[in-house]
Amino acid sequence: PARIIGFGEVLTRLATQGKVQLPQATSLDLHVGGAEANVMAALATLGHHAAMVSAIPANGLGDGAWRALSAAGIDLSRSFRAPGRQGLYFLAPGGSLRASEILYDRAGSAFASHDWSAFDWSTAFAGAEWLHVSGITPALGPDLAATTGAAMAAARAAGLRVSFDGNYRANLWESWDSDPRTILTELVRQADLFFANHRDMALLLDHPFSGDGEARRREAALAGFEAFPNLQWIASTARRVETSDCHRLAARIDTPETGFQTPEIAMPGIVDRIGGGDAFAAGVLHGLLEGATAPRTAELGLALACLKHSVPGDMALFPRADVEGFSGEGADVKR
Ligand code: KDG
Repeated sequence: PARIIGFGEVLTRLATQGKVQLPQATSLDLHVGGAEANVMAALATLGHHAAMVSAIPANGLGDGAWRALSAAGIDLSRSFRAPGRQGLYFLAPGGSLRASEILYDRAGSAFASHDWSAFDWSTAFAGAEWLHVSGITPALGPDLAATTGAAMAAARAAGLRVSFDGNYRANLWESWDSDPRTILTELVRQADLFFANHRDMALLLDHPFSGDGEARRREAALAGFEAFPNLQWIASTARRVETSDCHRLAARIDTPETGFQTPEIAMPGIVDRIGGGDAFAAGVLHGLLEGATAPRTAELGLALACLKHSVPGDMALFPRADVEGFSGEGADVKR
């Protein structure tokens, strides 16, 4: 059986080349993404039996997405082809003077229009250890918010641990009459592991967290453990932007007893930061699946997040040796 299962939408990304803005674009690069699929792809590449529950259209774009996920080693036996379109997103990468732009074009997708009420979660989850979901799926509408809650409840009932990545996407929440705070609070109640920074905590707890220091982060985490008694781990990253292509990243894991934050690693020459959070989640889940200590788990999350910044596309497909031996030093040529 799969050890970890992701539930979420698989998206096709169309990105402009050479920093061109969307209105001037004449060609687009295609990649396959989707936050939960990115996490499963990274875990499968690290050698874990990782599966996806998703609905993918039966057309050429769906075929390409299906093929990319299988090529990454994801078990798709719980996914299926469904009527509807492939969800897309367009990306115009920015720089120091202009923010990156993301435009979603995913309404009416096979995933979003599927009736999940009849899905047999308990069969899909049998024998697994973890379910991973994110705040993107509930942001797609009231039915998917309810479906996410149902999947999490079924996972708990089947004895799985539940991992929830906040992944706050304002554009999705603002596209309908939503109440993200209420919805996310309900969902996080059912999570064991929460990927969230102090700003996510501020949204959920209405707490005036300010500043980025370690003491502040610990304070936010403690408030989180108090509000959400099922939580055993809160994982977050701290990013400092030096220049548009050099950021410094640290990773942090809090448990109710203690917090651990890694030293920062500099990431010069960033190629693509989309999917960095998913890579971090995958590295942390890798640590937990391997029974690593909390400090080592934070290091593994940081390693995969940093490595993701060195490759184009949404996914961090790195073998175990690259992640476990990552030092942040610019590597020599491998030959
Ligand atoms: O974290 C990366 C994701 O944002 C990307 O793969 C696309 O799933 C996606 C989304 O909904 O933004």
